[in-house]
Amino acid sequence: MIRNIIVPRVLGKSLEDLQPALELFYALGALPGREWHEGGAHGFQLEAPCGALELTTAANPPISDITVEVSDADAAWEIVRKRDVKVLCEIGGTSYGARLFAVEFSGLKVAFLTYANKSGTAAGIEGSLQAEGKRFAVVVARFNSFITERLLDGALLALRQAGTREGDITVARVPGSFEIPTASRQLATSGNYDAIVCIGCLLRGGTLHYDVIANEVTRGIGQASQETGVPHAFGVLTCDTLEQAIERAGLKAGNKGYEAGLAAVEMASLHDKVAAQSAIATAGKR
Ligand code: DLZ
Repeated sequence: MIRNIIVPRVLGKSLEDLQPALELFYALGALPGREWHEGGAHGFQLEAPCGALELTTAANPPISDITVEVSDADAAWEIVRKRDVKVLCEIGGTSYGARLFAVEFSGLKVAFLTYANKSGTAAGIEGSLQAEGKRFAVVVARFNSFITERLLDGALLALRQAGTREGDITVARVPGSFEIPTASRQLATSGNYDAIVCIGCLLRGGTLHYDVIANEVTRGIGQASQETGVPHAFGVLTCDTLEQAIERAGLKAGNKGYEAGLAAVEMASLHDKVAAQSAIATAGKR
């Protein structure tokens, strides 16, 4: 089913021809997406928090080739107008209550707009389940490996289904759940990963001072996540019996590793979106 809507636009023949447009979009918070180079041609996908294909009827053709919805069109106008662009339409209000401007650069006509918010509705933001270009580490405890290897399979399935490339996933094995936070924190601070998935299985019967260890592992993973700023997904089972653990380590449905993998993808995406919003807000204040 549909995963992404891509609008290709040829802006020239060499890499240099793309630079002004790439720089302008990055200045507005576009996220670098998939990139390809083939037979002298180059492609850079610019990702936005969301995209939509709009099909319309109208008497006249649209003013632009593409329309970019931004959180603050007036702030975007201040950034864009200082660049080498041809202004097609200055910032102003539209009949439908939006703020809009349109410019042309590198032969591309782009309209930027902010829709009027209905009064009382707060702007929402959430992560997507697309992981193309993102890198993940999965920390998995060897203790109770009969369970944790199945949780690992679930986590890897979720990451792959979300579009993560094989080479962008690192699996780090540790002796037991107690060691997970130490390893996850080190991986997070390496700067190499967008999110970490933590996999373990604590069984009340098998662990002396089960509650103490379970609390420590939970606290350690939470702290590593909060203090490094790199999202950690919690895929550590805390069960009374092996049967309970088996139920939670099923293939896909009912697999807590799979759920943790998806949580990591969503949080990595949300992290980028919030960072992009902050970049736009900062650029607008300059
Ligand atoms: C020692 C131990 C025990 C008894 N039970 C478990 C368990 O149920 N699940 C788990 O992940 N690890 C267990 N461990 C190992 C500890 O997590 C840890 O690896 C060791 O105490 C070494 O520090």
